[in-house]
Amino acid sequence: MKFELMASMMCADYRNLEKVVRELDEGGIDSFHIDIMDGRYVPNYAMSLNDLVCIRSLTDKPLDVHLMVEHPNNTIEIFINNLHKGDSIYIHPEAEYHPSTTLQKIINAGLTPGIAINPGTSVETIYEMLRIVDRVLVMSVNPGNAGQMFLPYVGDKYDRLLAIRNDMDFDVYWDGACGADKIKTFAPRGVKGFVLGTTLLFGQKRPYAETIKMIREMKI
Ligand code: S6P
Ligand code: MG
Repeated sequence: MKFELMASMMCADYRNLEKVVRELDEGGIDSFHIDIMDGRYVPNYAMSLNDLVCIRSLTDKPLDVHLMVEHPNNTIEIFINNLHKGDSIYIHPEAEYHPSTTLQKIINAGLTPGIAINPGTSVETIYEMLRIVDRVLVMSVNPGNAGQMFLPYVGDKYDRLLAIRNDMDFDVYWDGACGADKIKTFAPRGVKGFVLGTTLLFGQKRPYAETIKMIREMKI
């Protein structure tokens, strides 16, 4: 079964960032998930532009940029200008007055447009945007931190989005508290990719390559 594995780089050991990127790259990760925060939209600062630029220079694999910032329209060009074709940018629709304007800028730049939706955001409120995005990053924890507990009520939202994804032409991605059990359950239902953080990939005392291989060889 084909699904993508994305490494949540806010969980990396920054004392050895270059080594971590190379090990993940060689270990077979599909893309690098970059959590950008502004301390306003979420009460945290994780990664910022310099981290993105650094990681972009260390790998040829795609970057998956998750903007947890207020009014991303004000700064979207900065991110666009530092990314390559094949990279994705997700915005949170409720962080912007006119999210479709911001999404259009991402599309016009030739990058992959996405929205990230919080556990408390319903499918109904983002429905029209499903027509213009390629990716929907469904958060199964509240945005802002790694290492949180999975919120079970979000499971139903994955299923609702999966049921309409072919008509509206987008893919569904998982972000938050992703364990092997979630991949086993939701990959067969059609979730296209999974962001791996502290639950499965980082701080596990085994090489990334081993974890990635274990996931790919799981019986699904
Ligand atoms: C949370 C962020 C996520 C986390 C990821 C960490 O605000 O968007 O991408 O980094 O959820 O994974 P885990 O397994 O520690 O929850
Ligand atoms: Mg994220």
